[in-house]
Amino acid sequence: MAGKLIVFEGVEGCGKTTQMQLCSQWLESLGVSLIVTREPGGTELGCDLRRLLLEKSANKPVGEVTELLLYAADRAQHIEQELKPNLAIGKFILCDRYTDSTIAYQGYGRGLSISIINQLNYIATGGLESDLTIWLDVDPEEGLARKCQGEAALDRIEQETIAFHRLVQQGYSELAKFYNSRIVRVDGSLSQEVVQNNIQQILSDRFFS
Ligand code: Z5A
Repeated sequence: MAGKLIVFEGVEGCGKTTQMQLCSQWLESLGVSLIVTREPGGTELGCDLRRLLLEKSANKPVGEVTELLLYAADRAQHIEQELKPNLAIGKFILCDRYTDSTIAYQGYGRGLSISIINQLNYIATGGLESDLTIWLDVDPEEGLARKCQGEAALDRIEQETIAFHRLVQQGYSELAKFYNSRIVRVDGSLSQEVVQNNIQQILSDRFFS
């Protein structure tokens, strides 16, 4: 079977990490060969960029356009080094965030031009789209509350205002309406088990029926 790029998207704390882990165990039990990766930070260079992008330091402000270009640089490296080679050998790829994150966060959240973001996404990806994007739809307040219960300190983007996170959520909602075949909405507010069952059903219908 040809490789497939399956992306998980959503606001902070929507459950991507949890669901990707469960999903990779399920796919492995079916004998599917896969890798799990993420943006930013799916390569060695990307890990350095992730640290620059997400650490909260007043001494090192990151401008909005700089932020956009760093996400694009991370993506370009990720595509060349990880995504293309693994798709070419038929692997399934579970990827935590991809091009829709840039539209939702830098486009809707920061208010940067969607048209320029689309062009940058195209330059970074060479036109490689996901075969399926699972949007875990969780209210931003609920997602942030989940994160605040955890041990880790909130990073630079998590510390943005709730208004910012609502704009990001609006971005995902509009993207899901526009790309209604590529992006499938899953109610992420349900229990972890129910969310996983729903994701497995979607993947089964799409790739294994
Ligand atoms: N970003 C951007 O701005 N532009 C871009 O182009 C890209 C990214 C690519 C890094 O993302 C940041 O980069 C992100 C957007 C920006 N903003 N921030 N910050 P990230 O994906 O690495 O960071 P994140 O969004 O904060 O994800 P996360 O911390 O890994 O959360 P998650 O994966 O969505 O959730 P989780 O870790 O699976 O779960 C969070 C908690 O909720 C945890 O305690 C779970 O046990 C709990 N949980 C999970 N599922 C449930 C359910 N169903 N019910 C109740 N509780 C649950």
